[in-house]
Amino acid sequence: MIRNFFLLLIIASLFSCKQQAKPLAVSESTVDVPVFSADSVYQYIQRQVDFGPRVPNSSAHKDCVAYLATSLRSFGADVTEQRVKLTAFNGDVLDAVNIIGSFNPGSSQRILLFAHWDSRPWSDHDPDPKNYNKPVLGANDGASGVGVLLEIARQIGMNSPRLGVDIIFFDAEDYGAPESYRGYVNDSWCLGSQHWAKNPHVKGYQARFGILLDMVGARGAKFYREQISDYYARNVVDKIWNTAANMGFDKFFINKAGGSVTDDHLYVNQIAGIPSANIIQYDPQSEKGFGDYWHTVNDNMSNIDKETLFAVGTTVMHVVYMEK
Ligand code: AHN
Ligand code: ZN
Repeated sequence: MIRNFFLLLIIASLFSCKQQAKPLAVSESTVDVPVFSADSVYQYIQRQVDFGPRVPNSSAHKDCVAYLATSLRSFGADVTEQRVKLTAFNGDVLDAVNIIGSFNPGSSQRILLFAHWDSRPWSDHDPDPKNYNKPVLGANDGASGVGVLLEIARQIGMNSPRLGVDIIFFDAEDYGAPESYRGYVNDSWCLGSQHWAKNPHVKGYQARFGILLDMVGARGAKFYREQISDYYARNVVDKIWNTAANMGFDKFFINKAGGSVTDDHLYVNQIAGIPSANIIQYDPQSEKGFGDYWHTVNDNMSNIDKETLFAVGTTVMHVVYMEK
């Protein structure tokens, strides 16, 4: 069974032109890693976007919870819906849900993979100020990371890695205060992960390391070494960026310092104490840092690129399956 995946990998690499994974290096050849499908991810992103913006307290948000929990269950995960009311910087009370899928829950050696699944209520970086109060569709900012993790969940369900894996979709990441907000603001982003880090779904939860996927699907994306990740989890960053380079994905994974981005991994590092790295599109050379679509009404399917999804998904899969 497992051999078939290896064969498939070889066959896939013979026939595909663009999405080419190099054959596994000799030292890795004893481990068979299932082939990651970017087509599958693309559909998972489309499904999320079809609900509309998944802004907390909206009906799209409620519908999407059911879709994500059902999907994880169908792949064989034990699913926990962690429901909590969270108060945003502006006083809005959000009915938030962190969705957790656990594979091989009995194993004490674990890997944590996470992404945020909510969409931002405001397009406050749109070039047109008339759009500031419109929600972000979040094809890349939200749905891409979740889509890649759904595909990894599907693969894990068919073919288990050696370690236990937990996949968390965090809510209320993107409800942070706009720069124009003049009131008092403290830790206004990442409300779902802040809550989980203080109240993990399993008492005393620990994992060997964590990986956050944030905005991992845009055409031409570059992933630099994010600085909070390098501070708390340098060896995890090394592991990911070296794996990517070994597989020929160094065009996407740039082994140089990027920005310092407040994101879900900050609280997983600081509060939960799990060394965690963020794979995020943030280019320190560019004016905006994030992609042009970021927090605009243009964060839609037109920016999503299967080549980027394949590079990220294949890299993370290898990191997961190599671990022993
Ligand atoms: C800040 O802008 C402080 N953090 C960005 C985190 C984020 C928002 N990721 C996606 N959307
Ligand atoms: Zn965002």
